[in-house]
Amino acid sequence: MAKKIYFAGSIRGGRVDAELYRRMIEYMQRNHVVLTEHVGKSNLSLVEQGRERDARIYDQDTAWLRESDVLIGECTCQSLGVGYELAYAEAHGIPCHIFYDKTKTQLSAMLTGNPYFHIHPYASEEEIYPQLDEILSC
Ligand code: 6K6
Repeated sequence: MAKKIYFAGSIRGGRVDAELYRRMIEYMQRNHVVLTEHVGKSNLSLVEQGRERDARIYDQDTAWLRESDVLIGECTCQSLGVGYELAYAEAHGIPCHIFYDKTKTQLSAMLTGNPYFHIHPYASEEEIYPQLDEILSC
């Protein structure tokens, strides 16, 4: 059955992995609904546009988080917003799967040390897709 996926990836934390996010999102969209497709777009605005606009982003993203079946996070490029989303998802009982390239970064102990989170270190991108299949087939 098609799942509603909240894909979390760095925006203001840095866009070095934006193309990877796009490929992961496109892969999941073949059989599922990704609520946060914009995270993989190359043309999105990184500029702060005031608290009112950011409040609308926060309200929309937290509403999507509450309705999602699963959070998939790509955390190689570390991001305060993604860290917040993970804690928010945990507080709402949403399963969280965290991917990161172990050849490029070490994840915060606040994530790896929390047994609630499913942690998926990888060394090459090809390892991600079979793991996504397994997660999303449950
Ligand atoms: C408009 C179109 C695309 O992006 C925008 C404006 N910014 C955001 N829109 C939606 N969600 C956002 C935006 N900025 C951050 N987020 C959420 O926080 C995403 O769901 C990401 O997973 C996460 C990234 O946080 P930062 O701290 O790296 O920005």
